[in-house]
Formats: sequence, structure tokens, C-alpha cells
Amino acid sequence: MRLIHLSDIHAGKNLGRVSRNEDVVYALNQVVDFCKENKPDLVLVAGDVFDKANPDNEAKEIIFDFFLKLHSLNIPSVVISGNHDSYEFMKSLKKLLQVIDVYVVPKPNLEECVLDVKGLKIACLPYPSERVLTRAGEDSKLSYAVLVEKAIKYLYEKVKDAPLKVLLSHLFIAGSKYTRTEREATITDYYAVEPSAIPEGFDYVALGHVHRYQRIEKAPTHVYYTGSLFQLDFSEAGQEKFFNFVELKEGEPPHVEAIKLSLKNPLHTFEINQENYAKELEKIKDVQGYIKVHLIVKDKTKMHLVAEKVKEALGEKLIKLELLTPEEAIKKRLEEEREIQKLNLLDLYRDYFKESYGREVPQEIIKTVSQLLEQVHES
Ligand SMILES: [Mn+2]
Repeated sequence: MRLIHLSDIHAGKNLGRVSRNEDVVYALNQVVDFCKENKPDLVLVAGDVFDKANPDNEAKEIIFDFFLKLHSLNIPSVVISGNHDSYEFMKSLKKLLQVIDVYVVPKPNLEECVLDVKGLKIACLPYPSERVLTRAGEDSKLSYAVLVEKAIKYLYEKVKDAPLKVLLSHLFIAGSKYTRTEREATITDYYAVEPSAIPEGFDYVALGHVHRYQRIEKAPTHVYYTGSLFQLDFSEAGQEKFFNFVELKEGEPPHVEAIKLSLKNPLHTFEINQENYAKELEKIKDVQGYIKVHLIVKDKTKMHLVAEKVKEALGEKLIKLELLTPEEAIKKRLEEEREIQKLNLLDLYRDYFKESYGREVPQEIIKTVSQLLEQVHES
């Protein structure tokens, strides 16, 4: 049994005013070409198929074309929703896509989450949103992570007797290295599921959500994030992108090969000093991809003139131009080096609570705040 595991397609993603659909197509075409050559039995898509709950028509066409191409190669796919996907929209595609052997599992539903494709049992846990999980009633006092762990164990019980079984899910595992584009509120301790929550009996675990390629070494089995298919924004600049080609054999560890994707538009952040901007622009003007510039300004009177020159030289490639004083530039560099992340609303709230009341936030309140943040996000 040979399968492809990919994740976080984010069709319909925009970066500033630029649509990244060209990058999506470029990545998916490489997957299709690989499938043509290697004839896998199955493709697993671990969520965040679309970037938005209401994707644009071009994004939909790209995704449908991708699945049609796999279908014409006789390769079925299993697809789950990620936190960026709308459960309802994914559900609306389910029956139609089934006609071309694309099996969509839109929403966590423990009675309908196990699929059997060519003898492989696939336990599917689409992104378990706070609200879906806690609706279960009696369990409402348990923490998010404990509820997710229970769901995974429940699914495992359903597949454990099969000779080959995998878990396909979209969630945040504690200790994984993230990149800030996953959507801040869902990447926090509160949502972190312990690696030990995954039963070692799964032959392979295909995850989505975290955008950086990695194996979760602390998990008791072979657990992988394949990451996003292209650099979604500047916090992923410099990262290489992959999907996995996995061979499963009964009673043997899986053979996992990371297949590197080439990038249509790599992202770059450059620092330019006001004094020698012309020389520095010369160095970067032919760079391929999209650019963010930190323009370091000492003399504010000439700032706008230099900013215009940068825009002129880089044209469409320039996505963002930030004007910084030398002090701000140093601070920014330090922040980026340390990957300080204080954009997370839940973490900010935690800090605020501690400062105001002199103690940690009770679990109950964290739960309510998370639910509110999620509701705000969804609306
Ligand atoms: Mn994602």
C-alpha cells in the first residue's frame, strides 16, 4: 500500500493584494506528475484545502481540477477539513466528489469517521473545533486536549484489528515547530495535544495544521506534518516545502520519503538602509518571487522619496514595505530571531488575567474565551 500525504493547500490564499493561486497550481501539478510516475494507491489530504470558509471560484476550480486529474489516474483521495475550511462547505461537496473517488470527511463525527479504501483503514478526525468537541455534553468539563485524545482513542478502537491503519487529522501536537501562519489562536498550549495521545498501533499518522515539515519524534509511532505546499507568507520565507510518499507493509515500519516541491514564488525579506538604497536595490531587483522590505530610515525628510524608489525598482514583486527607525529595526530582528509571538489573543488574555488578578486563568474561563475567539473568527 503506497500513499501520498499532503496538507495545507490553502487554495485562494492572498498575500497583500496578490493571489497565490498560481503557487497552488504549481505545487499541485508537481503532486500530479509524481502520481503519474509512481502510481500511489491513495492520496490523503490533511485539511486546509481552502484558505477561506468562502473560497473564490478560481480556488474551487483549481481544487476540482486536481481531484479530477487524480481520478483520471485511477487514484482515490481522502480529504478532511482543516480549521480554515468551512465544515458546511466541505459537506456540500461530499456526495458530488464521491463520484470521482474523492472521499470527504467534513466534520468530526465519530460514527462516520472510519473509511476503508483498498483494504487500508483510515481513521479521520477533521479539525476538532472547540464547539464541536464540547457539544458532547457530559464531557464538557474536560479540557480540549483530553477530549481530542478521547476521540483519537475511540477511533483507534474501531480500526485496531485491521492489518494496516492510519490516522488522518488536522490538529496541533504539543512541541511541534510552527510558523505563525496557522492562525494564531489555534496554536497555543490550550489546543496542544500530547504526542503520547496517539496510539502506537497506527502504522502512520498523517497530520495537517502546522505549516513546517516535521516528524513528531516524541510520538510512539510515525507521525508527520508535511506542512503547507508553498510559503504562505513571510513567516515561512526560506522554508522548503514537501509532501510525503509512504509505503506501508504489514508488520513493518513504514517507508517514508519526503518529496521536495519547487516553489513558483519564493518569499524574501530584505533590509535596506536609506543611505545606500540604490546599491542595495540593485542587488535584489532580479530576485525571483515576492519581497518584503524593511526600509531603515535615519532622515525622515527624505523617507518618502526613498520609499518611492523602492516601489519603482521592485514593482509587482514588492508586497510589503515597512519603514523603520534603526532602533525599531534592531528590535524587529531580535523578535524574529527569538520567534517571540505575542499576537496570540489567548496568550495575551492569559497575561492580562495574571496581571489583573494575580493568578492563572481558570480552565473554565480559558474555554469560554477560546469559544468566543472561535465564534468571532467564524463570523
Ligand atoms: Mn493551515
